[in-house]
Amino acid sequence: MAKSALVTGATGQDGSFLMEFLLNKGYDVHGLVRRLSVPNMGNIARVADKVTLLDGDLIDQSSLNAAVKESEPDEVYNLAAQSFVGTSFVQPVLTGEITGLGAIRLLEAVRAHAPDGRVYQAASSEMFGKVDREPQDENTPFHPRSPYGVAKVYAYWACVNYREAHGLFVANGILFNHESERRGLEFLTRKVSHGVARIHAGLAKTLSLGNLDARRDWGYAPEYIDLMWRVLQHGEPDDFIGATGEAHAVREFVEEAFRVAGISDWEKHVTVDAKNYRPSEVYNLRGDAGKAKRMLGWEAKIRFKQLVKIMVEADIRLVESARKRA
Ligand code: NDP
Ligand code: GDR
Repeated sequence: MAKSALVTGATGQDGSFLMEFLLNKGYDVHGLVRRLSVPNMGNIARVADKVTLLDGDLIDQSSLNAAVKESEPDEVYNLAAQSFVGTSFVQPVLTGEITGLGAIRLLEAVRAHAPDGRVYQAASSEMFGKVDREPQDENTPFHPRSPYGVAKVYAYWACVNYREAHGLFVANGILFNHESERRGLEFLTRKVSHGVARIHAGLAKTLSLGNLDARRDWGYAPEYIDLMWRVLQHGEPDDFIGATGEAHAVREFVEEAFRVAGISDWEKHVTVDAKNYRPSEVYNLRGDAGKAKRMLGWEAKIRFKQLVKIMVEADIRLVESARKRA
């Protein structure tokens, strides 16, 4: 019989890639989707008729109980979150409700209705925050720098606790930034790739950004989906870093994106605006995914320049086709 999987955050970047990945592996896939007045199905249009979409919200315990009961999951992937760090400073309580408490609500649903199911929690490099060592690995202390990071630390420890207290198979994937053509437009990489594509097409002249000196370990999202799956196939529940091991500054991403688009004088097109700064910044993240390589045989292959190229070229195509349709 096919394995059953329940994916929260189904409409997001990672949820959409993960559902495609699991369908290819023959899973019976269930995606949790929250009700919105205008449905946000863009990322999952191509699989919507092949998966079972279940109504639910991480804020609502009864909907999570019902989703777990109905899907009878062998594997649960908790990808739902208020995932934008900037917004977490403006909506800290909501972020805590969804990104922090939401995880424990889902664990409670699994404990009650599918105690043999394996749970993957989307933990984050943002938990490391103000780092005192580089690269960061599974033993690096946490010092989150945003309400989002704080909520992810809560969820992380909730998962460890449900493993230790209740014997559930719960694993954290501590993933560093992973990006793609499906990234939301507010995140730095996509804001840049889409903004550059608009400038390339003559639809805009400038791009407004914040801290150009922040450094991130950026990888390609589909590769990180494979890691999520491997984490749950492992013999024991454990926590793993997913990263490329390389860090680059925002400035480098911007410069490379303009270069891919054939625009050399990038500084003329970029303005730095205080509104894009965060009250407390995470300056530098670089991960050591050695444990995932040794124990799960996973390694990020797509590197910085290739990632920028994939994203900028995809957005140039997108902007061009929208212009033709208009
Ligand atoms: P996205 O922001 O693209 O997707 C978030 C998903 O969560 C969306 O499907 C959204 O639904 C859903 N969601 C939001 N609030 C609720 C709620 N109250 N109830 C149910 N669903 C909700 O994130 P990503 O795909 O990039 O990331 C997936 C997970 O991995 C997140 O938990 C994120 O914090 C974490 N992570 C991501 C990293 C990255 O670099 N991408 C790195 C490390 C961790 P809707 O479409 O309705 O808004
Ligand atoms: P991050 O991603 O905070 O790392 O969280 P984001 O792309 O928002 O920021 C990356 C870095 O770029 C700097 N920056 C800007 N960021 C945005 N969004 N917009 C700007 O204009 C801008 N200018 C500079 C930021 O200050 C930051 O240093 C992402 C999310 O996916 C989280 O959910 C996930 O957990 C982490 O990655 C790992």
